[in-house]
Amino acid sequence: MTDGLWSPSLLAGHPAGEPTVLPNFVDGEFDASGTHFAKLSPVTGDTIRYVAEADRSMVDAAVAAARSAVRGPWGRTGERERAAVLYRIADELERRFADLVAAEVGDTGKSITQARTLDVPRGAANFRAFAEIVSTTPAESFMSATPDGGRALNYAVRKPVGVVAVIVPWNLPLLLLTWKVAPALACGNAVVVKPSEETPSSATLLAEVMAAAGVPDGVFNVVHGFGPGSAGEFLTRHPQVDAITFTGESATGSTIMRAAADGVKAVSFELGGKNAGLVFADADLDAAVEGSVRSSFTNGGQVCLCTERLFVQRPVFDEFVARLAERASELPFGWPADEATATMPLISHQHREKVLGYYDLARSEGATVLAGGGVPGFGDARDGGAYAQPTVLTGLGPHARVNREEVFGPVCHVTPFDDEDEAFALANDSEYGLAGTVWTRDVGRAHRAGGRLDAGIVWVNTWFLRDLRTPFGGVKASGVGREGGVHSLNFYSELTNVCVELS
Ligand code: NAD
Ligand code: 6OD
Repeated sequence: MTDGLWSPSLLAGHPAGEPTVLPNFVDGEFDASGTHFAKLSPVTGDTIRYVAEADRSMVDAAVAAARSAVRGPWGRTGERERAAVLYRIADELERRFADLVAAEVGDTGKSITQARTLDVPRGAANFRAFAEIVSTTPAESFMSATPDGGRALNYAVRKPVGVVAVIVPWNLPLLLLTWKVAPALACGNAVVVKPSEETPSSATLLAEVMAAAGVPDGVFNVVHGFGPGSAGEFLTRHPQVDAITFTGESATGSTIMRAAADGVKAVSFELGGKNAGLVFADADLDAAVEGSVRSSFTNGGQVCLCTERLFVQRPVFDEFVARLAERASELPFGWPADEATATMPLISHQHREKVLGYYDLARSEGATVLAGGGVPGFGDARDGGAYAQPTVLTGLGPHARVNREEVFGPVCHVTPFDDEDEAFALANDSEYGLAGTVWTRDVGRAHRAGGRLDAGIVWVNTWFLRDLRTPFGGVKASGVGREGGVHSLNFYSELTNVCVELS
């Protein structure tokens, strides 16, 4: 086990003593052998951990363990039995709540308040939701006529797909990991998980949770490492992996799709976004401003659903941008452990360079910077971290790179529009199509938005409100397929139709 790794000192962005090594988890055993890479705190830049990188043979061992688990009793368990296991995992996650918060805050620098109210509770909620969904979703059945006038009963049986590779990013590590692992286990699969190299902790802790909840050895495995030439690529090219569920950048999705094509593996992709928020003049402006602060700056703007492009109807444009810029400037930059903190650093210095590059590019393309645009100064250890200011821009056209490319940082650009047709056209002028948000009091327009926005998810007068039974995914470069509710069951299981002649 990995006792002692979840020190509260992680909340302050440094280890209590010498940084410890996070192990891989294969066939029910923790294994810290092999080479180790450093994990830095985004808050201070200190090394907080070393992580054991899984080499090809460890990935092979993890896949073999998963294959053997799914061929064994686990692959033949019934829905109710698996649901009971998922409920035990949720209970155990709740018992380890403080450790999970420390792991998540330590790796990402996110505020303790967000980790306590979103990331960690949602980890447990994912297991409860899919326990419920798998045990209550009825089998599909049809009664059909036979050629001689008799009848036949058709019904579909759900079977596990087999070994599922789960590859996830760093922005909402536990939330996004459990959103995949819960339905995969609910359907009787075994998983090999590859967390982001930036956020290895909560996946390792989840391994402890699985062991304590009595999940059989081999059903849940964790391999740490990077993408190309490392655990990520070894997994996606592995002949014994049956399906790949991936969340991350669109360009990475494209690479993984090529690897999956060689093995004809099923893929489910949740990819990047360049999401639009539309504020109509009839909207409740207070709600639209506060909602846009959330949708642009939550998690340091590092949520695939964040709105980086805001469009505001001309009569309220000046008031809206002035209020948004004021709110962005006053977001409190506290330490993660301070409950009032509403900002966070970017995940790494490398990512901050990318984001600051877009701030510079926006200026050089002629943007007006109404808030932020640089790096905050602290006068303490956080100056070694990867912080960037929440930034509000105006003045660029639809072809500016800052309006086309995903920045994945605390930034939004605001553009005026005149009428509904123009608003929907501006929103749809993007290679991406993940989420759209509409602020309006016009009920007809609210409903039209769902049909007219090129996006997998449309929110009206709210943002990031998620019922786990609903379809989730993107169109265009934002994804392939849908997960959520029965859509997850359809990806994580194979359906066999059985036809019985009755007479
Ligand atoms: P990323 O694509 O760089 O990495 C994601 C994961 O893939 C990591 O675990 C990484 O190690 C692994 N990986 C990288 N290259 C690989 C390869 N060639 N083969 C196999 N694995 C590989 O993404 P990121 O920077 O970690 O996350 C940010 C991105 O994720 C943003 O684009 C964001 O929009 C997207 N995202 C999308 C959703 C969604 O639901 N649509 C959710 C969260 C994040
Ligand atoms: O809420 C979810 O289920 C989900 N997949 C959120 C994705 C957030 C992206 O960063």
